Amino acid sequence: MKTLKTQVAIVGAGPSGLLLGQLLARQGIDNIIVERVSGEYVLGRIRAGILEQGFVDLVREAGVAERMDSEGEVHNGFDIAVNGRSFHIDLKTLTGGKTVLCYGQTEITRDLMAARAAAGLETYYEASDVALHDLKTESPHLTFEQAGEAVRLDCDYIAGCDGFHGVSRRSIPEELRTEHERVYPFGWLGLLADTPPVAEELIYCKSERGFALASRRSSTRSRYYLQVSMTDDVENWSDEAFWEELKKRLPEEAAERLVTGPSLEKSIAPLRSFVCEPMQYGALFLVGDAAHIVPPTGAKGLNLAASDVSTLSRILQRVYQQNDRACVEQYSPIALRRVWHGERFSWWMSNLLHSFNGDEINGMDAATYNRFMHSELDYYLNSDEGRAVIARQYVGLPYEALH
Ligand code: FAS
Ligand code: PHB
Repeated sequence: MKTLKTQVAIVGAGPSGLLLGQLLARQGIDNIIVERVSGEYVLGRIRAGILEQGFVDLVREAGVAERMDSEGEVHNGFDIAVNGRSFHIDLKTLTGGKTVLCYGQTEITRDLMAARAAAGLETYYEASDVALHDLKTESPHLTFEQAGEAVRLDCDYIAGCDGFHGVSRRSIPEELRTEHERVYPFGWLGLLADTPPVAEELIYCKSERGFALASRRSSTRSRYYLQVSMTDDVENWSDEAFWEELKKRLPEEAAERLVTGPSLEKSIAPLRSFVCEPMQYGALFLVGDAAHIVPPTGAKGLNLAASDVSTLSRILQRVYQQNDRACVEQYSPIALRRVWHGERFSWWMSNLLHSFNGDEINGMDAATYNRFMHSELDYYLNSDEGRAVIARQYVGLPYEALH
């Protein structure tokens, strides 16, 4: 068996693992990433598009912001359209100057991968049978197979950045984990196309036919979503069927501007709210989707991963630079406070903007629940204070300092 050693072993080369690895390396903290699939496969996943300021600052701190700063689009607000009537959420005015950046997760991941390779930092792609061992001892380590060779990676700490279906969360004994979950009775059918977007900023659409989102990746590349049943299948949706349904859910003036074209990617993502508590166990820290999942309605998934990374990288800096090993206990409480705020906002926006049908919800039939949600959204959209409540959470709540 081949034996390796590092200070921090990172499981997963998605945005969480790559961003953490970059921040640690810049602080002189040695780390190795072990990833199950190839780098090309990671880049093939089309996911988030909106970055909070906290994320942007972290990417700049990581020294990987050049393309993001030149190609990313600053958004000062977005629209919420309710049955064709648009309400503008003026983020900049309502939050005293805060904005969000529109820049695809795929691009961030590409930039982080390039920076890691340029720095000569070790990443083991296409690693199989990754397992975590001795997490509550002085010799935590990983084992995995790569290119037919068995490998042991000795380390001080393990960052489980391996997403919802990873191995890290399951390495915390089940009796010590509390998992909170809400699976929504619908999913998002996403489509990516090289067509000019219908608007300069995002449009979240609530319609009798269901939710839709008009997003973008650049002035020539669009990203759209439609609420579909959780039992739906992407094979049921031709590009033409997608475009026709989107037109019916967009406000009229946006539908008239819609430019259609062949899809570059089309897939259905299930929607769930999920939190695992605690987010650490001995030498293991859970980061990003390994610990929590949000419905993408609040654009929080990737952004909550970033605040986990920020907290953990600051803690590990304190451990190695100030020899303060006790501070590791701060990770889970600090991370979970911000995670739950992001979960609540994403759950709230999902209930306000989607159409529920079928079974009972909160002790009432779906039609009655939809009426309550319609009235709640109407209340918040029709006052500055109400729109400010949405804006302050959408731009992202502050990151908590270490104690
Ligand atoms: P990731 O899942 O991105 O990365 C985990 C990595 O670990 C993967 O590369 C995986 O291959 C690897 N891995 C898994 N098991 C492993 C093992 N055993 N050993 C080694 N490696 C392993 N967020 C938004 O804000 N807006 C959106 O629109 C949005 N859309 C999404 C659509 C989908 C289908 C999904 C799944 C998520 C979406 N998200 C969205 C959330 C998404 O952006 C995540 O928050 C983000 O990818 C989190 O990054 P990571 O924590 O790095 O997890
Ligand atoms: C996206 O562009 O993929 C996107 C943007 C905002 C969201 C969800 C997804 O809330």
